[in-house]
Amino acid sequence: MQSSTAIQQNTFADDVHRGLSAAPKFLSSKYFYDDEGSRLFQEIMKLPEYYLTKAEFEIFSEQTKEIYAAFEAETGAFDLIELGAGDGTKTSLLIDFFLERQAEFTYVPIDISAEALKFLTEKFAKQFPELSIQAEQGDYFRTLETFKSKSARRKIILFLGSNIGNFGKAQAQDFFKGLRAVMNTGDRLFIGFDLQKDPRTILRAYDDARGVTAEFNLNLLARINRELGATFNRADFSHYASYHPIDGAARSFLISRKAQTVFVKALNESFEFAAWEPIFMEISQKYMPEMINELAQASDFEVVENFSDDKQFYVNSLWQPAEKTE
Ligand code: AVI
Repeated sequence: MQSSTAIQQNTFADDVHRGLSAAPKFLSSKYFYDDEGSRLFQEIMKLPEYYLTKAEFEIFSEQTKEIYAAFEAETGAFDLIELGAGDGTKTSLLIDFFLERQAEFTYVPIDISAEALKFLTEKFAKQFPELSIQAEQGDYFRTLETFKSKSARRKIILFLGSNIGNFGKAQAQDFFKGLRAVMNTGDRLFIGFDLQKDPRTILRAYDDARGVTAEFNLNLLARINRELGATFNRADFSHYASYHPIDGAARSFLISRKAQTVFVKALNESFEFAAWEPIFMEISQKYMPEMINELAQASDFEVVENFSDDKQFYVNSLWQPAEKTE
């Protein structure tokens, strides 16, 4: 979720330049989340086809006690750190239970977007008046690094919603290695992974009947028009979703429906599109259970416990830093 400061806008322009100059063309899905994009994502999460949110919600609501036990929440004070604030629906299930058990903890949502943090903090302050909240705005790693000097308590870090799926394999490994570097032995990491399943179920989740996911993708063109003065005509592009069962990746594209030229004022540059040329927009990686173990190992973690929904569609995996072998 991006705010629109001058610095971030430069990065946005640079990334658009890089993506539209590449072959094949691409745009980064991290730019999906302007106000309209965030609203559309909220709608996606309510769609009947988008099973991910429901599966993770089921895990959090039906296995709260087991998650609490696995977090060893009764062994002393801790910080419950959430990367990417979201709307807090799933986290509130844990918080409610933790407060009931009188666990001693501070909830620390970290997000790049000040608005997202404000929304969540106000919501939780109303919902849980007794909750200690310390919102931190900024980039995950830098914020975690500086947060170290503010609190010496044990950290339980949440990275939910299958957000890791939007990273490629190497990027996911680097991300976890970066987290490992700011974690101590007793700390824990709790991650949401979407599992490989019937390819048709996965494909439907990214190609919903009402076309909300198509709007979500096309909205990035509208954002480029608005923020960078581009001349994209949304009707000249169509959303195409795919799922590849061998590499377990759902990928979405915007396809140019005709040969066309798009001018981007902020870059003072025109980009040529051939008829039916794709722009790669997003990867949503789906995992096999052994891929989760491999990823943990490759980034210096051990899997402590996995929590799955009834249909085995989704896993919340609890990791701890691996013991050092001399
Ligand atoms: C945020 N992220 C985990 C979503 C996903 O499933 O990859 C974004 C999304 N893209 C299309 N629908 C939802």
